[in-house]
Amino acid sequence: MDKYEHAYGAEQIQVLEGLEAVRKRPGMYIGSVSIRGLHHLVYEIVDNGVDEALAGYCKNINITIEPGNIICVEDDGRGIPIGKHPKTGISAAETVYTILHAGGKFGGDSGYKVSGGLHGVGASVVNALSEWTEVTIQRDGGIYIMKFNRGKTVEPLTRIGDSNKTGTKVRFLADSTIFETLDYDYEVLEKRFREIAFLTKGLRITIEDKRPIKTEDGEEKEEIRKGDFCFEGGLNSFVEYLNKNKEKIHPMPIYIEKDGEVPIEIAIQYTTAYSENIYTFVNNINTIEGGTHLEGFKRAVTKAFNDYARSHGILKEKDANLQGEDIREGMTAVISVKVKEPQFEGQTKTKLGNSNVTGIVATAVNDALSTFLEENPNVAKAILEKCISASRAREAARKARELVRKKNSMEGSTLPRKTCRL
Ligand code: 0RA
Repeated sequence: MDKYEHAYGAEQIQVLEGLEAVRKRPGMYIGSVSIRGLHHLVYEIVDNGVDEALAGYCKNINITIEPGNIICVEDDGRGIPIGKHPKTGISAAETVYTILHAGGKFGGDSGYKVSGGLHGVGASVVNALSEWTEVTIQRDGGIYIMKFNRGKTVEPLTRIGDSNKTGTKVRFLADSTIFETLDYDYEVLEKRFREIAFLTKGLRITIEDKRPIKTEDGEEKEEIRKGDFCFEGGLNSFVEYLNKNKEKIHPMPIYIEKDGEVPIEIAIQYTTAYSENIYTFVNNINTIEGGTHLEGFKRAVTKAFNDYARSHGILKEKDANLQGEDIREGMTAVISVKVKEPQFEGQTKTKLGNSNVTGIVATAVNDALSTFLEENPNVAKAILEKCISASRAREAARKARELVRKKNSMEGSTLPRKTCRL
């Protein structure tokens, strides 16, 4: 049988109630109905392809912004499973798109969802908040299609032809009665997809904007906006990209990768800059407020450089330890960890709270960095010279400040006496 039964049983009623809740309170699921929330819809769909890539089955994700602000996301993964879902009695694919939180765990994978947007809400939320959604799946020798209007199934999964390929294509038009604007910002999407490509070594992501370009004189301009991102170097490529206009202290980034309970990937490269530039990610989400992974990293970097400097006579017995801020001056680093049940805290819920992550990251970084420094004494020396110079500059600034304070206190109050005395 090609089509599944579509009687409105108890299950279906529950489905509609679930998606109705999303339409009533969209902010609860995607943060807001501004352009940020709109972009979130695209990230949700792309994340499903990224998860398929992380599972090792997807190599390409192509995103198109079609005229009329229709989004099309195509991946070459295994294709969403099409078999009958035991609980809902409808196809697994339709279940994913119509039941809240139905994504992720089925199909027998041990795989937990490691990617996932800030809210990680899944395809059903995108479906609920779209005027229409159309999903095409290629797998098991066939090509299947299903269609929805504002979350409601208007065409259940139907086989429309043969195919020897696999993959999933999702097209949707966000609901203009829900969002303040449907006008996607190409630059914002491009930046995020470049970032995802850096974070997912080997995955190729393309984006193309096929909307006509508006100019001030109202004429349509021919300007092709597209991006094509694939980085075999992963975070090394990310750090090289961030440092592209800076003077490097050592030619190749220091690279740390460790699998285990909390998989860790880190790249570090020093430049002659005076600032520190550290980006952290948890499950591909930018943790702008930092958290336990960043704390573990900082602790280990401070320890590894101080230990090396002591054991190689760069710091003498009488010398004080280098401070963390001295060691991070001129550092560009990207830290990416995968955490099974991340706890996000802070004002913008972008601070990792899981306390076990600190020690895991600290141990991994301390081990790898200590080994790296022993094996690359020239790099170690170049970085430590910069750290020591930062430490001297900090000490000199402190002394200068102290001197000014002392001078001020000897001269008495800085406030003019006459006008102050009552
Ligand atoms: C779970 C299991 C399987 C595939 C997927 C999820 C999947 C979901 C999406 C969403 C967008 N693209 C996707 N690609 C794959 C496969 C299970 C199997 O083949 O045994």
